Amino acid sequence: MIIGSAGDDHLAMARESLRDLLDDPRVPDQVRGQLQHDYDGVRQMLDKLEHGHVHLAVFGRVGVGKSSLLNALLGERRFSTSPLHGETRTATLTHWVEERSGGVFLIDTPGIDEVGGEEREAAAREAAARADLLMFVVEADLTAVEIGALRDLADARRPLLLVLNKVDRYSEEECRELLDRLAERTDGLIAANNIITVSADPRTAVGGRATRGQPPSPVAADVERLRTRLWNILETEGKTLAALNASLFAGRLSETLGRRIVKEKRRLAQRIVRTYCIAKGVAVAVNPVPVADLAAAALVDAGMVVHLSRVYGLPMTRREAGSLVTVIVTQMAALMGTVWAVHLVSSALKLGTGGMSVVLTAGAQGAVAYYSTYIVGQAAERYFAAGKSWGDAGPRAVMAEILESIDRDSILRQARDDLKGHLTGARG
Ligand SMILES: Nc1nc2c(ncn2[C@@H]2O[C@H](COP(=O)(O)OP(=O)(O)OP(=O)(O)O)[C@@H](O)[C@H]2O)c(=O)[nH]1
Ligand SMILES: [Mg+2]
Repeated sequence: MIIGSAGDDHLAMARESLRDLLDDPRVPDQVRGQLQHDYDGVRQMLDKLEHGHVHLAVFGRVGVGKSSLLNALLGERRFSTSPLHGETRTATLTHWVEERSGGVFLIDTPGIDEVGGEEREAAAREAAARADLLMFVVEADLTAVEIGALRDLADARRPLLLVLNKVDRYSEEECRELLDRLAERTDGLIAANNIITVSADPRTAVGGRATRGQPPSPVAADVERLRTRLWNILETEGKTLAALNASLFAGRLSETLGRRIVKEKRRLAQRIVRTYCIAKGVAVAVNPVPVADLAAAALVDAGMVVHLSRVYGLPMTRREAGSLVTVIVTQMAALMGTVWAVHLVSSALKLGTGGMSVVLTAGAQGAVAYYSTYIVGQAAERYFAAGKSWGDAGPRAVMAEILESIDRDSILRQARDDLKGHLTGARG
């Protein structure tokens, strides 16, 4: 295989991006655990690149002759074939050609579009997603399922050859017509010189027709044009295909990773916020001195913000956290005067003459405190998720949006339920 310098550059780049992905310290262990399978995939991909291996896979409907085609290319029956559909049950790899700079491997896959074969189809799609070059095998004009699958693969930028197998069953004229139809249907998806006819396991000499009633006699396979085209591709762009494929794979995984990391951080952050909400709700409800209430409340909120900053890997000091809480609470007070007022009024009532405090109970006051910490938590989380920023619109716009989107009553109900147990526990 010729190793062009462009191919080598691509290889080096792909290797680097795969290694970065594996070693990225920002990925929480939990996320790594969830994506174990994908990580194994990246490791295999890296291993493959380092050994200069190129993977060619077959893909297609059940029974179109995928396994037969690989056997014909290999020149021996290494894969099991059968007239019954669903013969190949797992994706299996075999060595095709060994060479100094690496080797080419052939991968057989289960057929798609088999009734009850969803798991096998998923395995086939996964193998296709990882192969460097795909032979999409068909035996006639494309079915709707085949067109869909072909589109998906082309969209995912998988390099494709369309292989029309079993041409021994067609006359020359039928074969030409079929090729025209295939070219028409795959226009824009597959280049015309990448549509190739073969007879992987012919019943009669290619070009002749099977005679009814006669037992099939062994006839030599005809896959030479496909072999030539494959070698042509491998020699000119094999390494580049492998490198680009690995980079694409790495790109897809980093996208998934990014989404999972955000989700995981969100989940953790919401758990932290709820814990602090309860802590503050309880503190405010059981502490009868309103000035101390507010001081304690601010301390609890600042503690929560410090905690959240660590989840997002943007650590803050307590003092910084205190300033952030002040910004949030100021905006909140301006935007939701009434609820904030209730909080203050009830604090005042608690200090004031005994009889009045029955109207607004300590529990209600705790719930309001819970609610305000909840809002502070949502705002702080938003601030960290945006990389310690309020964005162009500033904190007021963010606060307005948060207050708009939160269902106040359901949070207050949640507060009441969360606090009930803690308060009766604390008092009893
Ligand atoms: N006439 C004819 N029959 C073929 C040709 N290639 C394969 N077959 C037959 O088609 C049937 C299915 O072949 P397989 O190679 O098992 O097909 P497959 O796509 O691997 O099938 P699954 O593994 O079940 O998805 C077998 O009976 C083959 O002998 C061909 O070129 N001409
Ligand atoms: Mg098979």
